[in-house]
Amino acid sequence: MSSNPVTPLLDTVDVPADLRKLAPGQLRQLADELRAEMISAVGSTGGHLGSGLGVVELTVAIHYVFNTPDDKLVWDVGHQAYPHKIITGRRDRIRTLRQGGGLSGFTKRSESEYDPFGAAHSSTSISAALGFAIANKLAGNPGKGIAVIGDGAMSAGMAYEAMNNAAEAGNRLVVILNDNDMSIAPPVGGLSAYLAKIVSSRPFLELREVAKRISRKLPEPLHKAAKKTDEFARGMAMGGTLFEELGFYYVGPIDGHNLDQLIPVLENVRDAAEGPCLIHVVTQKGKGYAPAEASADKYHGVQKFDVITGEQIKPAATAPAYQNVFGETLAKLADSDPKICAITAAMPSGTGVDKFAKAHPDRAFDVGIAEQHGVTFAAGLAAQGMRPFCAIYSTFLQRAYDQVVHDVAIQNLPVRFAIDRAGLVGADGATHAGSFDITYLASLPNMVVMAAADEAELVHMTYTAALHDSGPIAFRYPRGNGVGVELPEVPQQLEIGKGRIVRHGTKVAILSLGTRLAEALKAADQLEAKGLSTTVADLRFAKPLDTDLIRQLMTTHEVVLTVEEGSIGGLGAHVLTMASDEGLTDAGLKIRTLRLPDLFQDHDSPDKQYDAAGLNAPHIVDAVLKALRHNSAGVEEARA
Ligand SMILES: Cc1ncc(C[n+]2csc(CCOP(=O)(O)OP(=O)(O)O)c2C)c(N)n1
Repeated sequence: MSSNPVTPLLDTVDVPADLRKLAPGQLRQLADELRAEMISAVGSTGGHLGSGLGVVELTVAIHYVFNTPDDKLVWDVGHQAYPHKIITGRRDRIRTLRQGGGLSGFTKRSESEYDPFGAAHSSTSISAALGFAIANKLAGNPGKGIAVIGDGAMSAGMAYEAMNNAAEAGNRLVVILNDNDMSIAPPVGGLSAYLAKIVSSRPFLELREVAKRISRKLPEPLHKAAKKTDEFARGMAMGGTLFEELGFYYVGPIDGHNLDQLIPVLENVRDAAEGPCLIHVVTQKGKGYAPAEASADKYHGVQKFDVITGEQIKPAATAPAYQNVFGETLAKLADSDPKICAITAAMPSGTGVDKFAKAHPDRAFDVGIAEQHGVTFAAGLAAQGMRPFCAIYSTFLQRAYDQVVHDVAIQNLPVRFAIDRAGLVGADGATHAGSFDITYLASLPNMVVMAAADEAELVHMTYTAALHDSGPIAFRYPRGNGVGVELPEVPQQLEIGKGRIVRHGTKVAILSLGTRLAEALKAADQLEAKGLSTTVADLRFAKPLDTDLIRQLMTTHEVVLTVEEGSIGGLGAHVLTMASDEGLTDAGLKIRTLRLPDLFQDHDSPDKQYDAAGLNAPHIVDAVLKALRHNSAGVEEARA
């Protein structure tokens, strides 16, 4: 035990202005305390751990050197911003991370003036920081735009589109490339190899070299003096050509955990550079926490865990995760079908493509964070007779919408879209919710859109998609584990555009799409108890609609209600359009559509989110009773 305990510094730092009062020699201690605080907090909440641990020193250094919040600091993805939140006035709420009413797991404008730009989807930071920089330039303000972007996020085209456009910003734009040689999975592709080459081919940059490097943009006499030295010439020869060609001053690589190096380099860039600067910082994901450093994914995302052992507290799974049902089914199908291949955009384990890749490595493609490329690449494969499955989360497929329309749907190419994380996703919140895919896909000519009601249905839909060579087809399924139904030994080919009746009734018909089926069946029980005979159909297809089934139910039932885990414009809109086109509402049929509300829902547990969205059994009962003008019966009665 130390006889001379060190006074905690973190308690004295509420906001960056407090941090700037510390002496440089105190920053190491502060960083250590910040790291410990982050580990303790995430141990109690779960969330993104490895990425934040890797940027503790960088976080301290940036806020120490730059004038935040006037200088706008934009964290790419935002999943590494927990240390940033702790020292920007949110330490008292850090143990509410990702919980209902608590702090977001990403940066969020409404949360703090130190989060000038919200994120969660990757590779947007340079564009946004450039926007801040140019706006300041136009207004004559001194503030800079600072983007911190990971090597994984650098695999996306958008980062290059922004860099290509950056010269305008002058020294108001600073890009910090946080190179930890990891995406969620190991990074892929040429850029990753390029960065590795720079890092391995030269030692970490000496301070002297940074100064010389930047002096290239110093006033002319100084510049000339510097130019005379051999060292300057050596400085000129360092790596980073790619970034230089894009108009950046490349500085690096530097050790992102060494504050003695980080602080002066950032100061140099702040004070001396004239053009946009890219600082290549090398960090270690999971740094400073042994269980994270030792794990294969560096604890990218974790459940709550025991801080001493690092052991995560995982709820016992009662059924397989949807993504694994998909990956394993596809791997089996590919055993006898050499044309099947699988594409993931940097999410091999999240999408189950890792299972496929194990069995068929030559037909599995991780394209990096490049959803747009992934979709058009799949279109090319399909045009050449392959059967590509693009496994992309609903929210990330949004980024590739034009590719879906222009490269796939217009050409009627049989690309299969396995759309994971459909519907509300819980702790990741609005940015990750899979709310829109039914709407944005079912509006496209040629497209077939299915939604799985459970994991057995997912097996059938994967098989159905494999056999569907006549055009594009998509099937969606939620985050998390299945409902526990038995998986079929032999998958069934579903007839395109045909639903199924799961329960027969006479007065009320619930048309369900996707995994709300369980809630629809619960609601049917409750309605039955009130004497309202209820049919439940699992439509399976949002497009093409099973018009025969829907027409039959509409002409034999008094109330028809649609339920879906998607936004306005999806199944409900298509059913209403069909009903009005065919005049089915003319005879007084009551139609109601239950769908996600027209707002971006904040993070919470999925159950609570669905409750807030009005998509649980009591809401279905309530909607039916109201439609039948039992208006006194509300959700409370339905719950009873
Ligand atoms: C458009 C998009 N696709 C996929 C993801 C999922 N995702 C979140 S973080 C991440 C890896 C990011 O790697 P990197 O930028 O190197 O940051 P690190 O976690 O290593 O710090 C991925 C693929 C995303 N956020 N956005």
